[in-house]
Amino acid sequence: MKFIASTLRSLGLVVLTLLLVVTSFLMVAPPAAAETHTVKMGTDTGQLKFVPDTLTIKSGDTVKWVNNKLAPHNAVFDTKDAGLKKLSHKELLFSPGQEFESTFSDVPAGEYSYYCEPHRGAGMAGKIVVEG
Ligand SMILES: [Cu+2]
Repeated sequence: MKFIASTLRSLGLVVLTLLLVVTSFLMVAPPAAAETHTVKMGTDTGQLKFVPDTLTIKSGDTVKWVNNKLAPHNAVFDTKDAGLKKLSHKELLFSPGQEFESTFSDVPAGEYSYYCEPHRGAGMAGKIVVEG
């Protein structure tokens, strides 16, 4: 009887430990995973625009620019802030499907406008709205 009682007790301990481990994992899990958003460079119909030209994201999200039509393109942010300059990609993309990414972590909430250098005169510009 003593053996059974101690077995049950240790079994109870194992179950409790498992429960603790599982619930602590649930509590550590982030509330919402960061997302990656895609912006096309050049419309499918061959216009000099970013699609979408205004994109709303959450802080920590990533934006991926993908070369679509009428290359070359790039994306340069309109900022003097050195911390935000890292978001820009000055290198030109020539081949369709080429891409680059910027992650908007440590970026304060706000609106960030950017443009494509070769097509700035044609109005190829976009805006990323970062929500806090
Ligand atoms: Cu362009």
